[in-house]
Amino acid sequence: MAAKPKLHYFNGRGRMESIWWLLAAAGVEFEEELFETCEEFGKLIQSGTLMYEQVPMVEIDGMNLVETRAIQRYLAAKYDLYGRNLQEQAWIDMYVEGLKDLSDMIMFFPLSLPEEKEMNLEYILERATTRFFPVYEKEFKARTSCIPTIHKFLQPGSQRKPPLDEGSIETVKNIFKFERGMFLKNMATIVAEY
Ligand SMILES: N[C@@H](CCC(=O)N[C@@H](CS)C(=O)NCC(=O)O)C(=O)O
Repeated sequence: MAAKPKLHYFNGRGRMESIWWLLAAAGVEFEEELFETCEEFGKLIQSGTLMYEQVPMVEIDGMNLVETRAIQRYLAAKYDLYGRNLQEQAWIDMYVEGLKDLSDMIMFFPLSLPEEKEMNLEYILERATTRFFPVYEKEFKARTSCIPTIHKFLQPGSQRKPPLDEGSIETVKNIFKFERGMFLKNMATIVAEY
């Protein structure tokens, strides 16, 4: 029997969220190695398995797979979730890239500067409700939660991670050594619009 994929990440949704969803949709069992501290993340880096010293990383088929999109494409192709032809793949890519735009905003929102939180929230809500939700509601709303593997993933007690709360935000900031204002300089999403 093939070894289960092993997921390396911190104990939160972040960039691994889409990968959990993909595995859930495929009905694939997996193991997790979730680090809680900067030291544990440092050890993972020291092991030399992270190509860019970044997570998510998925151990699968003898590879240490990094880069969220590369992981998504590999898993989708491996588990037959990446369409039957180039046109279907293009549609899947369009949905995935749009969802990434939306989920990046949501992922970085808890790290907004306090004085920009309200403004960022309004911005996310406006974009979500006018641009993204209409597409997903039209295409997926009813269908998705009926898929048995997805339904199972949405039940309490699944491997789905909860959203970040005040405590886990601090943990994430410590692991990745975030500094105040850092995202204004580095991120190309909401927080950089000034
Ligand atoms: N392009 C990469 C970005 C990965 C990334 O930025 N990961 C963060 C955690 S979510 C990280 O490992 N940061 C540590 C660092 O960059 O030093 C991907 O999509 O996987």
